[in-house]
Amino acid sequence: MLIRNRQILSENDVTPEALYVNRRAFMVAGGALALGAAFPAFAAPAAAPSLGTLAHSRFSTTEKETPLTDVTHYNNFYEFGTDKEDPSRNAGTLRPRPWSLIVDGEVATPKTFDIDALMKAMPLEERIYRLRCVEAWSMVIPWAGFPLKALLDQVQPTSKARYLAFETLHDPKQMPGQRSAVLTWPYREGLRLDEAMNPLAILAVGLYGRPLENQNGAPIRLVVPWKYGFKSIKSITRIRLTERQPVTAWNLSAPQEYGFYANVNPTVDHPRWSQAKERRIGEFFRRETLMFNGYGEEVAGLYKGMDLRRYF
Ligand SMILES: Nc1nc2c(c(=O)[nH]1)N[C@H]1C(S)=C(S)[C@@H](COP(=O)(O)O)O[C@H]1N2
Ligand SMILES: [Mo]
Repeated sequence: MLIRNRQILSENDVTPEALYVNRRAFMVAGGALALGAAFPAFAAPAAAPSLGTLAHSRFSTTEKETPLTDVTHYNNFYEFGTDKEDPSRNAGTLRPRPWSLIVDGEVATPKTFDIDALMKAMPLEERIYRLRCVEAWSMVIPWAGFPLKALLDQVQPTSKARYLAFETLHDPKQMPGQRSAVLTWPYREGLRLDEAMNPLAILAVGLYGRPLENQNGAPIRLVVPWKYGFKSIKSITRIRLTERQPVTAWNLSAPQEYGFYANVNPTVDHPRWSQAKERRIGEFFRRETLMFNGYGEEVAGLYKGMDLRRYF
């Protein structure tokens, strides 16, 4: 799939920022063939509101962005299959609108947000982040989203709240992979409250200047760039604030391989492979993996005094 995409969209076709306003023209010129074939419901994202003007962020990297076709065709989203090409092929059954996001638990004012109202209310920015999968590949993705903290401010966590428990939609009709037992459904993830309040933690509603495709976690997904990609849970329907550390899908299925924290750490290997290096999608040579995926300046303080080998 990747090789076929490369023939359509060369390395040089990385979209410069200036083209964001004219994304449609870019797609017609560059990726219409690939996108048209992959998304029978190609018109569906148009039902989502336009993202409008995105504020620039000082947290964005200037590294070369991974081409759009790779970002949308090389995915992990086990609700639609376990091969990298499965989500782009199969996620057409997901209906990202209408969509509600429940935020409840240890909060003063539990709320149910309609996705479109939420997108209008929140300050949308572009965040160009590195994404490091635990499988030792990485990308650079221009997300559109807002700080998770801005959502938490709307519900006011109580003094008992110490963690967030996230859940993906649970509906085997829309997510056929949930009929298989590859993970315990729904997909679940969690953060400590102080991690969630860190300015790097965002909820993304778009990438490359347009609403998220289903395979990337439409209509709303978490992005925590200093942690392995599996923490960045897709298609979220519920966020519960809790006193206790919540269970997480990958930790449930393989606790010795996937911890709760899952901070990117080149010195702590996965039991079955090294984490010292990674393959940036589109590059030939592997590169060194950076502590906290290069975001240590912003997040290292969260883990002061913790044994990161034990809390992996
Ligand atoms: N609900 C759900 N969220 C998920 C996953 C998944 O299988 N199901 N896979 C995770 C993994 S392993 C990675 S690397 C990232 C990939 O995000 P992307 O496909 O948008 O690049 O999504 C994460 N979020
Ligand atoms: Mo991953």
